[in-house]
Amino acid sequence: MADIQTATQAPTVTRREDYREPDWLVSEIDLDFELDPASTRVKATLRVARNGEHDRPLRLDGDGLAALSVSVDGAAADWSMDGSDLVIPLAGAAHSIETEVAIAPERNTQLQGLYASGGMLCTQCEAEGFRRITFFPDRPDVLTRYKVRMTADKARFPVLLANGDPVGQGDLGDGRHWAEWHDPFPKPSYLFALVAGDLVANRGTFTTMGGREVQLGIWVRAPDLAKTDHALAALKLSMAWDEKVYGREYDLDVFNIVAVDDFNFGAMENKGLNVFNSRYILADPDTATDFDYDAIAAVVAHEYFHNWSGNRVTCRDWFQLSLKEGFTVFRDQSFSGDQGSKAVKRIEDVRALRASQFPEDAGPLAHPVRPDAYIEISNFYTATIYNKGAEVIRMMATILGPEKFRAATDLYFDRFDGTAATCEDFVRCMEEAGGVDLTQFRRWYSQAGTPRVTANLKHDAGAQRATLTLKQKVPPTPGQSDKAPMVLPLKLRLFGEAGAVTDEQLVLLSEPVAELQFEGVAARPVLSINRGFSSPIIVETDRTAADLAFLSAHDDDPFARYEAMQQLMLDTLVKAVNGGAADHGPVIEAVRNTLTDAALDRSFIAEAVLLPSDSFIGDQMAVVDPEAIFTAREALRHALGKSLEAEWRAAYAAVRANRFEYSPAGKGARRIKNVALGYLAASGAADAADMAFAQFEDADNMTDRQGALGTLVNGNSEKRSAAIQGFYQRYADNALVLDKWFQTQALSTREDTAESVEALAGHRDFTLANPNRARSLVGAFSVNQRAFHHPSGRGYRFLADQLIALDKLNPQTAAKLVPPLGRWKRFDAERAAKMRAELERIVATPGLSKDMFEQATKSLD
Ligand code: B3K
Ligand code: ZN
Repeated sequence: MADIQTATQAPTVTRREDYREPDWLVSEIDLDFELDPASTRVKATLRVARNGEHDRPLRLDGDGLAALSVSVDGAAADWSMDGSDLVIPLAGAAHSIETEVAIAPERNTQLQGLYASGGMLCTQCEAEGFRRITFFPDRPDVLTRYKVRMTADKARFPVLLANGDPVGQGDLGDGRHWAEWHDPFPKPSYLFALVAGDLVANRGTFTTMGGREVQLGIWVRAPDLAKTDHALAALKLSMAWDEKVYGREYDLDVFNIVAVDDFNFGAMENKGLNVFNSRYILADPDTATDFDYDAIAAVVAHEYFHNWSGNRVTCRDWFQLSLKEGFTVFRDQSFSGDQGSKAVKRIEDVRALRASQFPEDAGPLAHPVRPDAYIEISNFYTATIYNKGAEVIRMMATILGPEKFRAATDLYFDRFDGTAATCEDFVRCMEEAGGVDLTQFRRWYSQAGTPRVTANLKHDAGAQRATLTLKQKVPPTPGQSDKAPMVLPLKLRLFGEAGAVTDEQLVLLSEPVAELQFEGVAARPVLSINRGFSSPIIVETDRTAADLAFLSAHDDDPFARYEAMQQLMLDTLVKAVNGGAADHGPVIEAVRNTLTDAALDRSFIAEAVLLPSDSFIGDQMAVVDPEAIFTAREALRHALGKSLEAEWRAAYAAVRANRFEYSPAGKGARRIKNVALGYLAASGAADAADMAFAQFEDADNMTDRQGALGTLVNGNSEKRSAAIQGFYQRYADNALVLDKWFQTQALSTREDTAESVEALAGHRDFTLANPNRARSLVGAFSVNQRAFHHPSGRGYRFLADQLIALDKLNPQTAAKLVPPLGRWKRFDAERAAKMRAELERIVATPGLSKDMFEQATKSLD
């Protein structure tokens, strides 16, 4: 198996600068599948053409494949294997190549290629899974027309789906049946998909702006059909939104989505046949939280939007991954913002960026948005490629403004339709249609690391002048010690006692230092900067607690209001952790103001009054002290809970009796309810556990039930185990909800969490074979700062044990869980040594995958 190697073998590094056009192109492929979980036969006929003048043989990628037969133009061929590649010398300019292989989907635990999940057969090819199905030039710049024929047992697999349009089907009379699908759009192999199973569809139609009626289907197992309305509705909204906002129309007569239980990530944008992790399709109020509902809509939109940003225009090579992913995340974020509160969506996205991308950019796995080298491309589906990539697109949209940005995306889609493009192609369209020079801006694609800006505001009362000094610095990252200044779009505005004293302005900071003057400013102003989080950077200012409290109440940019509150909380907590006297007063007053501001919507309030996470506090410190952070944060939570007890009770009571409704108002009510409950529990109120248990029992939706469970799981009341048991019994047969059960316990802030997680790993419902389950326990635990960094090192040992076991089954999912161990430099010497020891143990494991090898060795540097 090509994926497996020992750590002593030097793994092959692929470099961006080595890109060469393909030697051979494939205009068409006919695929014939005899589907069977134990042994599937795959016959492939490729029409290949020599690309340019050369005498190199045809080289087809394979992974774990053995050729049963190979012929060229119908005759037995001269061929050989070079490692896992099939090499065929060819004399002419064009040939027809036929190969046959047999594969075993039911033994495919990597979930890459053709595999079995919950009784069905399905595929996952991005990035390099197609080579596990058949021999092919498995690279995104080879665009091919696909015809697919599938034959399968009719009783087990009554539904046979593939990309494109269905063109025929029939019975073979021996219990088997067949179906044929043709995709008229040439596509790279990573977008190939098929699904065979006993499935039913929630069907709908969408009429495009050009008048094409598209048949929509959300395919699931029969018992799940009732949980698919939300996904179908989200799909229709996405199709309409992409027409309206980007002028993009759907291009086939059918669009199918299939939900599968075993899936390495969220979903996959295969042309006309998206395959989804069932957690991003299935929803009803009893089993899905508001967070799940929102995520389903966002992922459905994301995969649908890929039809243009990814499929019609694809990537030349995998170094360009952010071309489709960064852009598509930006598109799905805008879509979600348009469905409800833009401000709350922005806050959520920034919170996610800070939780996952900032630490990545500050650690051993930091890489540019357009990386220069990889060992295993699966390791580069990162927060940097996706979320920082989206921020880079957002900054260009900010610089261009909405009209020019739309003209630029029109130009991009028009110019590169049907081709495999680069990030450079995209930026050039922005420059041409925007009439701007983005030469220096391009550093966002090549330099890793989160830029830091310091902003100091001086006021000269006599001259009625304010002077703002801005300084930027990009920190060194692995392989990039010296950084050049970036272009940072900064939205800023000055406020005085009576309100704004300047208009909002957009400053493009491109020098290491810049000075800005504001005339006619009589009184000392307060600075509102990086409004809307206009640049994905860290800003340090000399604003006082009073300045921040003022902005948290009076800034007209809701994001800046939220940010001021977060900064105030963060400053207070960092001071406390560093041993300073904790003055909780300003935070308490600021939270009181926000909580009781009747003009604010509840979702916003709930976000704004939440304390920064343990790990975000840790990110601000030279050496992370998990216990001190936990203690300081709990003390502030307690103080907030106690001082504002009446306000929390009032906020809770105002929404307690609400019935479930999936609407912005309904979501806001549940959000504030659960935040208030958490603070009441933190206050030590004697009735808090009873309130939580009553909410747990009476809830008519999962947001309230899981919220109450979380509060109880974090506490010590006697209701705790009743809630844990009750939840388990109620949902024992629902895998997605059981994931929540594992996850809530793994995220517990209690001291004994490491111990209980170890016990849960032995629970009969725990398995590493299902990626959602593995992530819900192992993944959740490893981001629980207090529990994972238990001074004994048991958390590190537990993670390494799980990773070593998971790597044997599913290297891709295992490798994704390595980063928490790679943060050792941020901790004290004892913890760092223990973390390193576990990484070394992983690296020394015989038969390690290259996925794991790359992540673990880089994490040791
Ligand atoms: N393009 C896929 C991700 C594939 C991950 C492969 N390791 C889903 C998405 O980003 O839309
Ligand atoms: Zn994507």
